[in-house]
Amino acid sequence: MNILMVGHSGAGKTSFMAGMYKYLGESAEGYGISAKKVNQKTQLKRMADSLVSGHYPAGTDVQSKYEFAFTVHGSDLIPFNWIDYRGGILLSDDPDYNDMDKFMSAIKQADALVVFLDGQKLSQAGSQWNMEYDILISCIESSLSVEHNSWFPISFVITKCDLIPDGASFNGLDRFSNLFSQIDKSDKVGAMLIQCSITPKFYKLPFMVLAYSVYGGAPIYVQRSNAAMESANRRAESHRPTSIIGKIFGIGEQILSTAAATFDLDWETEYEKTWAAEHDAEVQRQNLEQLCSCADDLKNKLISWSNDGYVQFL
Ligand SMILES: Nc1nc2c(ncn2[C@@H]2O[C@H](COP(=O)(O)OP(=O)(O)OP(=O)(O)O)[C@@H](O)[C@H]2O)c(=O)[nH]1
Ligand SMILES: [Mg+2]
Repeated sequence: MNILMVGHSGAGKTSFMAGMYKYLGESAEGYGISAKKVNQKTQLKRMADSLVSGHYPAGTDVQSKYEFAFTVHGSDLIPFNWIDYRGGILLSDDPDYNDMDKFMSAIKQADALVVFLDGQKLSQAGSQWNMEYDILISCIESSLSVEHNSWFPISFVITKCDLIPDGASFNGLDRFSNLFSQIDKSDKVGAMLIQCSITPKFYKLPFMVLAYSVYGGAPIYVQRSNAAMESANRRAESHRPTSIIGKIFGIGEQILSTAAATFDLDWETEYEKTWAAEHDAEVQRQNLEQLCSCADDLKNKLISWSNDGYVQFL
């Protein structure tokens, strides 16, 4: 599953990821994330530890991709890529078609989108950030037309809310009202808004965004897994001896292979290929069953977070 983060430099994307790793890297509430690459694991751990002592991560170069697995009770459930996108389109004051094409191709490969809005900028009155907002809005508007085979979840994350005085309003959000109403009318896209603070003592909020992305992206993943399960079943059928002659040959081959094993020969018989494929299909089936029950659980969590006012569905 690909989860794409977009937002201007300094909006808080990397700090958010560090907070997510701090909260879920050690497995919380039965859920967790594990980093799949050793160097990324070391880097994430360092960023997460620095966060606790009040140090935020350094700025990121143009684009980076982190490979994770979403885990349930310590076992991997879904692999996902967490992609930090701040390509040309978000860096330039005057993006061209080429920048837009690159962004659209990143969107086409995404199963969920997370949009970062700097809370400090949003809370300022005036129009100095309108240009920045308009670039982001035009990217997201264009992404609404992309076919994703399934409903597409977008999380809008307002960052740095710990720095915003109580009662301040996010004036800049007015600029997004047209986009929000397009999302509201669309049955292909859904969106959630969350006010986020990553502080040395509190970093749970990114979990809510990940939960929404995994819950929303799960149907696409299920389609892909179903295809893998069917292919394993077809593989099992293609190797399974069915005629009497085939069965006799299969049993004979099995006996010879057992004898060959004595001499350490690596010989996979038709029966062994069938069993291996059946095993693959069974693993896929169990994984899907667990994913469906996990998606239900995440949905219930999201409803309760919404009732408690942490998140708002658009
Ligand atoms: N107080 C507070 N500061 C934050 C928070 N999130 C980010 N910051 C500050 O904002 C700075 C920039 O955040 P980054 O996470 O590096 O932003 P980014 O979007 O990854 O930026 P690029 O890598 O340049 O694209 C950090 O160094 C922090 O000082 C937050 O939740 N609270
Ligand atoms: Mg960064």
